[in-house]
Amino acid sequence: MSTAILEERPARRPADSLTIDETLAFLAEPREVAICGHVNPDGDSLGSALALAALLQAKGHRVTKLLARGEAAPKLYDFLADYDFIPATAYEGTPDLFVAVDLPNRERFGDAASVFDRSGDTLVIDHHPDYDGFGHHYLGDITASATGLIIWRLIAASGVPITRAMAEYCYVALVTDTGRFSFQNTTAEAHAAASEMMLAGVEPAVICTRIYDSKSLAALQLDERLISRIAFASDGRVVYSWVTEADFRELGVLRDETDGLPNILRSIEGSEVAILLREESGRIRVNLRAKGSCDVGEFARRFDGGGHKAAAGFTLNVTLDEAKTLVLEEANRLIC
Ligand SMILES: [Mn+2]
Repeated sequence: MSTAILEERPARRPADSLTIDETLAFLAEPREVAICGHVNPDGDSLGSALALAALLQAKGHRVTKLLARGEAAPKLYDFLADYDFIPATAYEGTPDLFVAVDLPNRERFGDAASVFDRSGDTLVIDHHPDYDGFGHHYLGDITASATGLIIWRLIAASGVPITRAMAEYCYVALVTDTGRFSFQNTTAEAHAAASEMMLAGVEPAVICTRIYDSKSLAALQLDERLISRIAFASDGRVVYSWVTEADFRELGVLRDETDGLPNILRSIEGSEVAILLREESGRIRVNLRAKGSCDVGEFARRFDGGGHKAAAGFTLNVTLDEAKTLVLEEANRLIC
């Protein structure tokens, strides 16, 4: 819980990134490839893995999509084609190439770390500002709204016929990481790419209905509990709340139904930083969201976590009450 962790990391920045053309040249020869995103995969992580898999398969590679942790990928995205991820623990192969998508450091690899270590070669494709230099090769752009947008650039430059599925994967990555094109990371390129994806067959209303308007009643009841506990700190600039393991048990809500919880807190008028504390297997997962000029990525790195300026997170090995105290102390120090 100090800045020392950040300072120790090698200063490898996007200046060291391969170009799109160099990456395509690197991927020219068909190989055995494993692709994996981060633990607790979100729309960008899953969409990026699916899109890259589709591109590499079109180029003749043999591809396996891995889950960093757990037995099954989130149901929320199971409307996507070829949604056949396998647990990293069930994969016994030794890939020629391992591609990590949407993660800036090894810590978020979960069970996939051992596959990564035994792979012949490794490539990281990512847009996080705190990429720590892991892996043999790196294609990164911290200005990209989503990792899926970097994959879209690869697809567009590859000469491979663009399928509707490829466009849907990248659209899911983009729409989720930009909060439906509303967060600070929403760029002109994001909108332009979304237009290209629509021309390739994406129907935004269909996809957004699946992602945002297909909630279970139990998940809405969890929202209700979260809202009932909302509290403020730092003269109202910080809003926070929490959900417990008992909530999940009593309501029967699944972990992957709760991706929208931080945004409920973020939506409150006048708040600049939203903090969600979530009990998870005896630990506390903390999700941070910022609206104004606050940098919650920096906040998260003080607790050995990571993320972007506007969205970040970390995990604490303490009780819920201890976590609240620690996090609110840090929030009070936060200068925006
Ligand atoms: Mn991302």
